[in-house]
Amino acid sequence: MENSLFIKAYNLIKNSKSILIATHENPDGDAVASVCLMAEVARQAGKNYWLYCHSRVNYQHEFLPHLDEFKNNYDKFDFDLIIVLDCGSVKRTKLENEILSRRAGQLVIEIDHHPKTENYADLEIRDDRAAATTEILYAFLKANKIKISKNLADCVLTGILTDTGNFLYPSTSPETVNISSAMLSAGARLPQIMENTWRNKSVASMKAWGIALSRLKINPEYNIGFTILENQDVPEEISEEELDGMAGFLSNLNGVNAIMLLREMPDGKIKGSLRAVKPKINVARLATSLGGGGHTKAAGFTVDGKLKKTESGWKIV
Ligand SMILES: [Mn+2]
Repeated sequence: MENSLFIKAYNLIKNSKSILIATHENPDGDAVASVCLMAEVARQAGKNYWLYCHSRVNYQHEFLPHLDEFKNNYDKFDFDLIIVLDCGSVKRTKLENEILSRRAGQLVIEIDHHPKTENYADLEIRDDRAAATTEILYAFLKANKIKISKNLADCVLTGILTDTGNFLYPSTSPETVNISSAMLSAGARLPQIMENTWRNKSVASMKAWGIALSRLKINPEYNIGFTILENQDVPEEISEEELDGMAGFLSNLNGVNAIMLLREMPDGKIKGSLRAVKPKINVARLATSLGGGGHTKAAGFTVDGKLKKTESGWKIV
């Protein structure tokens, strides 16, 4: 990555008056940590900023800096700088109308590690080989000589650990591990991160994992491991964060090409998560053909419908 892009981004931040920092709905650890990191950068630069996520963020407040500042609304869309982090598509912010019809003088910086799908940012920083958006943000901090405090180190390491399934996924590069090591040296609190991202399960959510595991089947035609969760299998008290990593865990299944997890959501949609198991499988293609997107090894989509059990198996109706 060119240092000049990172320096340009930081100059835009320093020259702005009010910044919107946004990420995708149903945010994962990388999305949340990326926003928290950028909030810390904006705070240190003495800027007004607003953190936006369409969904509720349920992580414990002390876990990462600025977690208690997330909003799912805004007073007036008059920010002069909009930073979109880890989104894959602008639609996933749920602010696409506001962002795409912004007035002159409202600039957008996009920082992401998903493959490119669209062109809407004034400054796009993309590295689809990075294991996490926070891995790119680490390069941003370095390029701008911003001191990596414990708080910033926590953010970088959280994004990396959650997006690599704790270094399990093939996106883990030597650089990923080197950065993680540097973050530990800079004071990142590994036990705290694990408590909040992986060891965060309640009995109720463990039971939901159990239901998904008990329904696991292999589709012999495509050699895909497949399971589903109905809406009623996930009681309301379970947070999204407790279900993070389920598709990744299922991809421990030996010998299949890929994994598909279908989950009925309370809003009448079905969320599909795909994980490649064999090295040559690209699940992003299937996700894209269903209106979603993602990485070659981990992708997802959302379709309207409900899951129904029939004689011949589960169907989307
Ligand atoms: Mn990510």
